[in-house]
Amino acid sequence: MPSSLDAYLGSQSGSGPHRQELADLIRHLSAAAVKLRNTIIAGGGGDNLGASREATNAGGDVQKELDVVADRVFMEAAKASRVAFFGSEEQDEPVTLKKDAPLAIAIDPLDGSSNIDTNVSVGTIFSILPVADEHRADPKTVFMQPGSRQLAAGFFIYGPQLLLVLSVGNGTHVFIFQPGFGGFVELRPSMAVEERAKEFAINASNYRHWEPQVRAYIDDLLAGSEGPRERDFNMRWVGSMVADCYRILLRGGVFLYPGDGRKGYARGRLRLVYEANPVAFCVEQAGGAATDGVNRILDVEPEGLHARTPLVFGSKREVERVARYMADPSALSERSPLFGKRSLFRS
Ligand code: AHM
Ligand code: MG
Repeated sequence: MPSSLDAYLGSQSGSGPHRQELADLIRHLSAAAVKLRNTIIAGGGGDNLGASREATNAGGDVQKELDVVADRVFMEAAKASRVAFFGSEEQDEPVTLKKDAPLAIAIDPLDGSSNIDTNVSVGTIFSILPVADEHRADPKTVFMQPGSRQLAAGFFIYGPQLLLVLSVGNGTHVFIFQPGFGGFVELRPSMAVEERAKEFAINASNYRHWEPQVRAYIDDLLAGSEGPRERDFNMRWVGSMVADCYRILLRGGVFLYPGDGRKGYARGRLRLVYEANPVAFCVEQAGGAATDGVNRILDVEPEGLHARTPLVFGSKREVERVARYMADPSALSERSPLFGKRSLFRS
């Protein structure tokens, strides 16, 4: 019999500060995810969950009905827990809940919004941070801590299965919701991302907007067995990062959302605090790597709750290779016929 999420959280409650409060918050988030899953399955009881509203969120994206429902459901979960500050993609400013409580949560309540009406997997991504006294005077600062300070992070996937990918800093574990049991049970005890990638994920429609380094890297993957990599790569792009991330945790690969030349995309599309940081935490805890192209994501000090970042994550060796292309254009010599075949970069 696999162990339940509840039992797992209980077994982790001794190690580190605020473990009881953390476990309690994760339990409330899980219950909220089940509620949201039920709403999604019911299709909103006649309402169109993928319908666009008049409003846009802090990042300028048009809000869908389900974005707003998800934000409400998860804010209720945070309110029921020992959470001082709630920072959401769907709200311009952090909300103060229980000012003296020890935890803060940053959340993308509905990741993959553009997929809602097409019945493709969507998700919720969350990052749990500690609150120190100095943060209480100015709540914004709590979300300016680097991702390495996260106490726990994870994401739910609303797909054919309702999954929770979770790390409390002790490996990355996957739980599945079992309706018969009424809760989550462990599906994969400890994830280990393959070091070597066979697949890549990028929105290739932006090719013409990318920097030359990104183009060069992708060109080399596309050249497959006839190029400098001397092997073929497969491509997948779901458009919901949670689904792309889970696939990479399972079978390796690399995900890229680089900055590009479109207006507003100089730092890519994804948000550091509630998208890149939690994903980076889970991926690193599973032995993978995550960077902004060059620097480790978890070391970056966010400029604010909604700051964007270029993001590259997945199989360690592949993420390191991307960094070589990005940091040192002379590494592009990897592509020259002179170095190509004998290059140390070859895998
Ligand atoms: P969202 O939180 O508004 O849904 O945006 C994040 C999503 C990611 O899940 C996904 O990787 C990316 O945006 C897709 O972007 P694009 O439509 O540019 O391919
Ligand atoms: Mg979103």
